[in-house]
Amino acid sequence: MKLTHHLILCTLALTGLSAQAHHHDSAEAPAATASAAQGEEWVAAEVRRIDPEQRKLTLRHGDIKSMQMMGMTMVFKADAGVSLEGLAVGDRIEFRPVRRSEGFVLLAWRRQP
Ligand SMILES: [Cu+2]
Repeated sequence: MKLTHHLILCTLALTGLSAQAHHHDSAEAPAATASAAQGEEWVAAEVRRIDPEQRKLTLRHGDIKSMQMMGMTMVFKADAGVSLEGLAVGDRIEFRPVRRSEGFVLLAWRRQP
């Protein structure tokens, strides 16, 4: 139940992003382009659940500015070629998320310094 709620919040956040992008089409706003593009931003997270067969991670992530998404717990699918070896529940990591048509994808991860 809790997870479903968070996924709905994610969808709402992304809907808001699209709407705002349109408003910014004709705006000057050079400051907005200074932030990392989607897929390039490293986001702090804690591993809550690992599904090695489905290659899915449940992460409690911090704010994802490139997606205008607040911190929450949600599922990411590891991108092809991303190794989940050595990763354990409770680990604190940084990861690069991106949204694709099939869902939210983790492009890379590393341990928090
Ligand atoms: Cu989220």
